[in-house]
Amino acid sequence: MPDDTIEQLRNGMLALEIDAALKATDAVVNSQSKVAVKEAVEAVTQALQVVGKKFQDGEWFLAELVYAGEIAKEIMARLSPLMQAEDSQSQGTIVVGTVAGDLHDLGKNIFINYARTAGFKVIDLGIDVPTAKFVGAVKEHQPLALGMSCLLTSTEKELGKVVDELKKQGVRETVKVVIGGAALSERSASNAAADAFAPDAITGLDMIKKWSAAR
Ligand code: B12
Repeated sequence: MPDDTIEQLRNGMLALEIDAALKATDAVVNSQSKVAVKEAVEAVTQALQVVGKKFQDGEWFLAELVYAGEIAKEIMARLSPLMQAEDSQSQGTIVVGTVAGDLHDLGKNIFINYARTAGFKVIDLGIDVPTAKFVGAVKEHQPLALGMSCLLTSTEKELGKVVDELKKQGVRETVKVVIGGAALSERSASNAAADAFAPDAITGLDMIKKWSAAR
């Protein structure tokens, strides 16, 4: 793989040149290098942060935001098969979803890929997940952890609703709740009475590994 492949992937995304971005992605895939895959995922994440800033500053519009999201999705679809678990023994179950009203799933999916790679069984509820579906899945699968993703300030209140409903249905103490996503902070976790806020996927996974070990 040429030295500047990751740079080309990042530049391809930021220039919204899907062919260039995917050509670089394919070079990463062909290298079969786990380190290169990790660097590629980080490059996608960083590029999306720049995209968000451009959108926020009015430099880019919704069409560009949507297209950048599509390119990222295509890149991640090609990288995901290289992030499969080496250890087939399950480390425990995690239920994951993006809260009601929120359609962002790239970060959630990155977290899921890392969690599956680490040997966890992940039940992916998808996006725009209503409270009842989160709570139903916790009751059905009795997971070690529930992970909720939230990228919009306007949907942050959904996190607390889910935790409240877990309490009402008597299952709050059976599961650790971790939240993640660009709109959130430590404060969001305490507001929602969640167990933890994860600033990124790896940190979230590390927390869950510790909970798993302490069981
Ligand atoms: C791509 C994108 C989109 C795409 C989403 C495509 C997709 N399939 O996900 C599309 C175009 C659909 C979109 C739509 C909108 N978006 Co948008 N979007 C983004 C953008 C640029 C990148 C998000 C992203 O994927 N980042 C990369 C991933 C890897 O990062 P991440 O999600 O934070 O995830 C990491 C961690 O947070 C963590 N993590 C995330 N979830 C979880 C869960 C668990 C359990 C754990 C442990 C960890 C974890 O792990 C990940 C990897 O480390 C952000 C900008 C930004 N700075 O985030 C805006 C942004 C989130 N969007 C924004 C807005 C306003 C919108 C729209 C309302 C725009 C509009 N006017 O229509 C709509 C809302 C649609 C809806 N109802 O959800 C705002 C939100 C502002 C706010 N605070 O509320 C942002 C911040 C842009 C901005 N600066 O204005 N968007």
